[in-house]
Amino acid sequence: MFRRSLVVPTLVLPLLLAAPQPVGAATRSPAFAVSVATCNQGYAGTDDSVQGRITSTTGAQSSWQEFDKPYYNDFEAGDSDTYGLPVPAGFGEPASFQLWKGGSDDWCVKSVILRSPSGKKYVVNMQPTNGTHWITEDAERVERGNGYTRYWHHEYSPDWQVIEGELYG
Ligand SMILES: [Ca+2]
Ligand SMILES: [Ca+2]
Repeated sequence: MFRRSLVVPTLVLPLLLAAPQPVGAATRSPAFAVSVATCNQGYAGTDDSVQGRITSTTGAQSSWQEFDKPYYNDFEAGDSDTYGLPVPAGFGEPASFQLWKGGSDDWCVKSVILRSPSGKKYVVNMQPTNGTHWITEDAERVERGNGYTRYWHHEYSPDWQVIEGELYG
């Protein structure tokens, strides 16, 4: 008790004095919020490592970012999970977005929505749109069955185009 009351003010005071910071002076890099929806069907979810990368219209690129919330089962069927994706300062408008997944637990990606650091909404245009997209360790292939089409991607999704606003409506 005594120690806490003695120590906390010394730690907190400089932080309080430092805030508010002028715009652009923040030391944290700007970040997109990436909302990834997993298909709602059997075996759609994964427990593998998933990463994402975003590229701007000027060719600027984020690092590959691991999407993982601690103490949470990420990417289960029917879930939509949101992760931070830091980008370099002056990143600009997003042009494309790509996913990577390691391991052998196949994953069906339903949709990806991006929000810029300033709150602008973008949607990842997951072409082709006439089927489901699976990221697997298997070879690239298209599987057509009774009323369905599955696009199997080998570890990487296509570097899908990013569109401002909504895909439909
Ligand atoms: Ca799976
Ligand atoms: Ca999982």
